[in-house]
Amino acid sequence: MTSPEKTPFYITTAITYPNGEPHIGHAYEYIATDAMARFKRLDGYDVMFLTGTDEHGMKIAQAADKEGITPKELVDRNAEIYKAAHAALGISYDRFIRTTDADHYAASQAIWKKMEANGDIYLSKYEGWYSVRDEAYYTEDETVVKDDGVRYSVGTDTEVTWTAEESYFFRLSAYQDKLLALYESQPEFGAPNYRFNEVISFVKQGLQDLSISRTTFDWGVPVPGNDKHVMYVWVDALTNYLTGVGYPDVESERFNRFWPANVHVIGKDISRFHAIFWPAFLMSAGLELPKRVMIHGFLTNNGVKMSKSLGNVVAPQDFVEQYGLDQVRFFFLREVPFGADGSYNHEAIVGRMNADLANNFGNLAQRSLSMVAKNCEGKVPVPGEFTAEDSALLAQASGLLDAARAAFEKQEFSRALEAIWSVLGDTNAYFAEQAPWVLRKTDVERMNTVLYVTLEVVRTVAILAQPVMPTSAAKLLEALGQPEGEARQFAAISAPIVAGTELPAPAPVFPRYEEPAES
Ligand code: ME8
Repeated sequence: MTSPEKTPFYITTAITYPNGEPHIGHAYEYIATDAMARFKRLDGYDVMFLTGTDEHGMKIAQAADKEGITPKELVDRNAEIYKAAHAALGISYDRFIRTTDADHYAASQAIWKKMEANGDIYLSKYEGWYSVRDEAYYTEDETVVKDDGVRYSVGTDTEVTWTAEESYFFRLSAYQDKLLALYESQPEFGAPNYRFNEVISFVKQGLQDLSISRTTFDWGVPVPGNDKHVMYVWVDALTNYLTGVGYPDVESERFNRFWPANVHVIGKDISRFHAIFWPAFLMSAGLELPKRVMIHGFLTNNGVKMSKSLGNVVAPQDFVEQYGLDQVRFFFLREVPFGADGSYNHEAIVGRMNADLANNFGNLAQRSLSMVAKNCEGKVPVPGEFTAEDSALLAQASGLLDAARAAFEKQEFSRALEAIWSVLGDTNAYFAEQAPWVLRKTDVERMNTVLYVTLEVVRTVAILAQPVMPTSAAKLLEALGQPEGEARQFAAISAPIVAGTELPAPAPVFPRYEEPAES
């Protein structure tokens, strides 16, 4: 729901080709984007989060053909599979867009007409190499013939085929200088730097006009005024970000509120489409540009590329079943600096689950809450005067909000989690050193203070952990007597936990991973 007094924040994932099943690489992008969207909601923003499926193009048409069904039947079936994966991963999107949605046809045709009216579209003939797998065109020197006699794209190692047909072109070459000026004036337009720099060097080498329509198949958005052509799938795919906020109704409240997008989250293989084609299309259509394209790396299974033929493709749901949803979400965001490539394996996941979650966070919460249940009549104790150590720890905890904000602003999720877990580490050391179980017999007031300080850190961390681990954090906040709503918003971090708050009987939130018994 839009609320005028809140600052809008519009975030998107790439829309996935529903030709196969979702894998952990897709899940990674959904989880990261979801954490960002949740973070902003908890920080008081009015968030619009768009995700969905990219349903046109030759790849989909060929996949359907192989199965002996129509493309529409294929995408109708598979869009549901993707939606189920989103549900299993706890993705809190506001709209799941399908590029076969009626409003998306209208948006794609509208942006086409704008680009055409601006003189940027012309009819000619395309001759060159096309990779169906990548839905991308390559120049001769971007391809190589391998030992098997087949020609491949060098960058992505996918087969290319010679294509020669009448085609509409977009005058991309006219945008080289404007794009370079954009990168210059908005150095944060693409991130991280090392990935954005690759895009910039590519543009500096010179841009060719882009073929933007196809005549050899009809599974796409028809080109306005020429039914022989369907749009090149990337023209319609990128336009989904506009459809999602009501384009072409540029007067609508939604469009005015949410466009331009704050962040497009995408993988490294599609950075050129988002940081070159997309801003050029938008400039041509006279629309504002997104503020940031955040390019994440690729996940590999123990260093090995996920592929069906290797049999190492993991369905996100299987992962969630094995380790738990919040554990999976935490693992990926903590383990891999967002932007970098990352590898996962069973031991690494179990390591994080047991050390960071069960020990560092879960035990601390459970031990302090159990002591409160037994020794403080199940109520948040009244603290005595704070010592320098207490105050230092409380200050560290309350400083976490700014640290997390700074990190999330740049999608540096692992940095935010590292900072939070470092305070948890210090709190564990504090708890061990203060030994409230000893104080119970010697100095009850001091025990109360130590428990109070510990609960306050746990509360702060639980509030900040919500974007990454919504279910577990909610359970902890429940255990800390913090009801849903305002008490769980980031703004509540500055109001310390209230002594006397009644707490329900505590139950462990982060189980240790136990290897299943050998059968
Ligand atoms: O590219 N690790 O769709 P897609 C991390 N339809 N991310 C990965 C990955 C991996 N192993 N494999 C894929 C498309 N991704 C287009 C997008 S947007 C207007 C159109 C990421 O299904 C990939 O980089 O091939 C992309 O961001 C997303 O998953 C969907 O990939």
